Amino acid sequence: MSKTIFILNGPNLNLLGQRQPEIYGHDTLADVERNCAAVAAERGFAVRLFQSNHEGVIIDTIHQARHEACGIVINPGAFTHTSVAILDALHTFEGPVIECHISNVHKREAFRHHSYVSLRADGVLAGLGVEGYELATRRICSLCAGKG
Ligand code: DHK
Repeated sequence: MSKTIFILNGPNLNLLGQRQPEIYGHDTLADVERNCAAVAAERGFAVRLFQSNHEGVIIDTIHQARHEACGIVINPGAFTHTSVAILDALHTFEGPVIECHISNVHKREAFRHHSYVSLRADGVLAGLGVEGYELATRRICSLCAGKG
């Protein structure tokens, strides 16, 4: 079985650390990758972090995960609220999926309250800042290790 966890990020998250820091904080995706890699390594897993501003690329990466990953942490960004196609792609993935949002989407505009991805996610984190990625990684490691 693969010991690799894919951490997928959607649009605008390449600007993490620069974009609306009052909402998303000052840490970058490189910080997220480093922190999640440490969490995973302690548990015998590796992470690969991806980011794309393009829905189709995210879908292709989910298809890649079918062969290369035991679990997925995904922050689809704004595609969370719009993309049936990403939901359908996640339905083709057999391992655990955790949905992670940096901000508390439920405290924000009404259009952020609905998530298509939650229909597939095994767990959802929101409002825990970038620390949410680490907690999601920890949980995915447990699920991949069969400690559900
Ligand atoms: C990130 C985004 O880019 C938004 O479009 C979502 C999410 C929330 C986050 O909190 O990480 O609505």
